[in-house]
Amino acid sequence: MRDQSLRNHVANLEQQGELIRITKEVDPHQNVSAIGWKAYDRLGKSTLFTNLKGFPGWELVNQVITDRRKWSIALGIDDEEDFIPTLVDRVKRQLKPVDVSAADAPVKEVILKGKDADLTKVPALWHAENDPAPYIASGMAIIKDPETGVRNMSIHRQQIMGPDQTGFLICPRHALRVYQKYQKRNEPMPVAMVVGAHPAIYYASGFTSSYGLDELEIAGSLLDDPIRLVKCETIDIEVPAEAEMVIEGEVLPEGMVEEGPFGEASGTYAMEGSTEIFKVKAITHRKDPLFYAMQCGAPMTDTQSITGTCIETVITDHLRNVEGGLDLLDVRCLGIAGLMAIVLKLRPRVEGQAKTALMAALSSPYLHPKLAIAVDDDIDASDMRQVFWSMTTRVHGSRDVVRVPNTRIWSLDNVSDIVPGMSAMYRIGTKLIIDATKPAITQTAERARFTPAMPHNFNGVNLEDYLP
Ligand SMILES: Cc1cc2nc3c(=O)[nH]c(=O)nc-3n(C[C@H](O)[C@H](O)[C@H](O)COP(=O)(O)O)c2cc1C
Ligand SMILES: [Mn+2]
Repeated sequence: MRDQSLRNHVANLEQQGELIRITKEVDPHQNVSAIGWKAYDRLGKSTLFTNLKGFPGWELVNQVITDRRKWSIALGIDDEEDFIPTLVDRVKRQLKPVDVSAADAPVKEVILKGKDADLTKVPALWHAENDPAPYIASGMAIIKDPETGVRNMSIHRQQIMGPDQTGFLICPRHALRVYQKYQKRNEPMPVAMVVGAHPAIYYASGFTSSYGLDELEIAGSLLDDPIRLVKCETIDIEVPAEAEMVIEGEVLPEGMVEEGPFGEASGTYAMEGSTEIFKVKAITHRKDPLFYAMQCGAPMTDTQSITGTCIETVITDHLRNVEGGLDLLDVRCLGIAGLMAIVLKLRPRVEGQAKTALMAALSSPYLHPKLAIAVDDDIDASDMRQVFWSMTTRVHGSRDVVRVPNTRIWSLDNVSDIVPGMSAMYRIGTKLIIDATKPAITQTAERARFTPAMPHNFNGVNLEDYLP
């Protein structure tokens, strides 16, 4: 049996030197977002805040799965090279959750109902400068299809609008399909928002799977341990027993509220608009709860890291079918580019193959990437210095750069046009392909002209032998 909590992951991060503990008093509405962001940006560390002004009894964590090293710690994958291939295998299997009693569920240590279930007592962060209010950004919504009872889990941001009300943004995916079924019956949709759980559960929530597949079964497979679930107090939904907090409630069948702007995964703002309304019925949490303040907005944050890791998994798998299999060596969806760029590292076997692979990378289950770059087998796809070097020395502007106009574009790409007559969820624009693999692959002598001119005796020299 594996520990399925967020706090265990945080303890592992600390033990491996990946986390800084901040004991000075901080204010979630004033400075926590900036401290957490800067600590990761400058030092590459997660942050644990133990002294929160106005929120006694709570601790708070930030930036806990922001890079592959932190994900590897969470999922127990030692070899980072093997990280994405391992995920490709694990997401194909499912492990059904198991039920446990409330006595075995730490998330039930404190049960708050009625006026005691007060969202303003939760240390939600004021994330980006232009956000209108604090947000809970780490809530995973567990809902059930009212016809089949099948579960669905997805992440939804919640602008705090009062002690018992938040906004609830539903993009056109599975959760919207389920919500529309409740709307047709004129019934509210029961929702359990899980805030603070093992990273495997966050990964599964952000993963695009087929409709009707319970994301909690994918989380179980990722951990190789069935997720332990417990019944909610006020709604017919089961939630991870080892979560930090669960907000039980419902999304109303009608009525909208003004919401946003909100600093988003693109790194820019999603403009203000209106969202559905979530009403709180109960809150349950641990007796010493740890709030997961999921950092959003300008990269690099956990928000980009979750979706980026899911995109890398899905596109790696997708590319395995292209031309009956490519010599694909690495896939990196760039969080630093707001998820809109993807780099493929491959060894093209024949001229033109890299472009075929790039087209496929831009036609996958995810709309986010609009720029796809292919680099050759001697380039580290995670090192932007090497990627940019390839994009000059190996790219001929008229042969290797291809534009595909009038294609669907991710909803948060503000530079692309909104489809006339539709909401900002639907955009159209131009996708861009850059083949930065070595050209003239069929002529060995030509190919040699694109080899990096490394210092003489590069592999024979060990720098440490000469350092003072
Ligand atoms: C950090 C984060 C925040 C997200 N916020 C929202 C949101 O507010 N609304 C939304 O509809 N999707 C949001 N998403 C995307 C969905 O959670 C994600 O696409 C999920 O896989 C959809 O699941 P589904 O296919 O079962 O509907 C967010 C994703 C992440 C990683
Ligand atoms: Mn789903």
